[in-house]
Amino acid sequence: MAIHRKPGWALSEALATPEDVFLNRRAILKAWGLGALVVATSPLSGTAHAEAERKPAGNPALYPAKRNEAYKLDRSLTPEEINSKYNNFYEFGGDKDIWTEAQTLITNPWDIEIDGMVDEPFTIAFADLETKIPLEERLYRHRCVEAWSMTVPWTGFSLAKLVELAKPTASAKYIRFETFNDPSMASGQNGFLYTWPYVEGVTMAEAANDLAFIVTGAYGKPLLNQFGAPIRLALPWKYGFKSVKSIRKITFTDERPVSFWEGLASNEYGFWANVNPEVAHPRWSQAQERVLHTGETVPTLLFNGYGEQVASMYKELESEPLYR
Ligand SMILES: Nc1nc2c(c(=O)[nH]1)N[C@H]1C(S)=C(S)[C@@H](COP(=O)(O)O)O[C@H]1N2
Ligand SMILES: [Mo]
Repeated sequence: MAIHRKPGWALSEALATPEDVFLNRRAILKAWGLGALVVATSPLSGTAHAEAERKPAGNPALYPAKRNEAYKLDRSLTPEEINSKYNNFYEFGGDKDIWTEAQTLITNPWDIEIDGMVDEPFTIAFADLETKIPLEERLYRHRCVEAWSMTVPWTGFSLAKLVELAKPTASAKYIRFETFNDPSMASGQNGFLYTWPYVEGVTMAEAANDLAFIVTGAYGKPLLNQFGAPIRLALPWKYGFKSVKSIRKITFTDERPVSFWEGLASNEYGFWANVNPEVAHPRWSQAQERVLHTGETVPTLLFNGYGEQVASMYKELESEPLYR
């Protein structure tokens, strides 16, 4: 999603950064024996933040959580080694290899603010939230709008449980999620290209759907920084950009949130962003996807294969641009 801001919001060339460029870059570093150097000179080894602050927020004792067998996959899992080094997390840059940069994210302590149309706004420490609602593991597909996909064992709890805790009023129609905004710990937030913080939103009906999942862990451990520690969303029937990372604030509202990518290019990234192979992105086809860990090209499925669980939510909305 390499959007380069231009005057008048014109968008440049290809959105998807060609993966081979990144693979080549890593291969070259490796060949020169510089792989370790890159890590050693990353901000992780700097002195900006005390060691204690870098302790992950997640409590390892809570993982791995019991797998919920209702959520199965028709393909193999993406190995953690691949997934954890191929990420979209623009707060740390627009490349896929931001996992080193993401180590400057401080997730401990981490407070989550819940406000807007709720009985009473409150702030909850992530550490408390993590123990308040029982965790489970689910195997989910993930389809990025850039036409690559993966399969992930996420740990967390259904978004519906969080809604229950928040006690929204009857007037709430949407939930707006906001990521942190702190250029001192996220190199990518220093620039002027993007409008931080990253924002995403869902309807109350979507939030109530069983599939909508709050993620606190992956691969049987607390979330790694690059996955959006300590807490993110997973909405597997929608394009990946809807699955907002490192959530700081959850607001119940009657106004439809304008999300980060929608604000940058509403003709390319809409509010609904439901996966559909037949609705092309303005700059490329969505008919197929490249499976991250096998390199195979496979057909993309309507609602990313989750139509049975989610299609009914969109029956009355035929005039809306549901698939972009
Ligand atoms: N805060 C934030 N959340 C984000 C993004 C981002 O840049 N910032 N990228 C999105 C996109 S485009 C995708 S595909 C997924 C990637 O998740 P992963 O890196 O864990 O695979 O995160 C989504 N959530
Ligand atoms: Mo994505």
